[in-house]
Amino acid sequence: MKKIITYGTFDLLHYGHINLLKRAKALGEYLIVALSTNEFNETKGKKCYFSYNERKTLLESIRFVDLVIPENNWEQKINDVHEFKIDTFVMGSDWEGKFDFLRTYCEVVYLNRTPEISTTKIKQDLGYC
Ligand code: C2G
Repeated sequence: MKKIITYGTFDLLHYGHINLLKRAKALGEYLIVALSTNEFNETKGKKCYFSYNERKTLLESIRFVDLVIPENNWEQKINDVHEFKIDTFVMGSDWEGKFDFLRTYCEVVYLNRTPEISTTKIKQDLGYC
C-alpha cells in the first residue's frame, strides 16, 4: 500500500486545498495529512479562524484523507516519514524545492497550486482585510 503524506494549516478550507488532497491521494492508496497546530501556526505567523480540532474534523470528513496527525514543528517530517512508512511526500508548488532534503527518505512531489484561490483572497473579497 503506497502511503502519501502532506502538511498544512488548511484554514479556511477551500477548493484549492481539496484539489491538492485529491491529487495527492491519487498518487497512492493512503493519505496522511499532518495538520499544523494553532501553536505551530503562531510560529508560522498564521492566525487560524478554526481551531485545530475543528480543522481536523473538516479534513477527516474528506474522502481522500485517511488519517490526520498534528504538525507541531518544522523538524518532524523525517521522523514522520519513518514512523508512518511514507512512500511519497507531497506539497503544493509554492513550496517547490523547500523539502528536497526528504528525497533521501522518500519520493518528493510538488503539485501545482490552484492559482486563483487563497484564504487571504477570501478574507479580502469579504472585506475582512
Ligand atoms: N494549496 C494549493 N492551492 C491553493 C492553496 C493551497 O495547492 N490555492 C496547497 C498548499 O500548497 C499546501 C496545502 O494546500 O500544499 C496547504 O496549504 P496551507 O494550509 O496554506 O499550508 P501552509 O500554511 O503553507 O503550511 O510544513 C509545511 C507547512 O505546514 C505548510
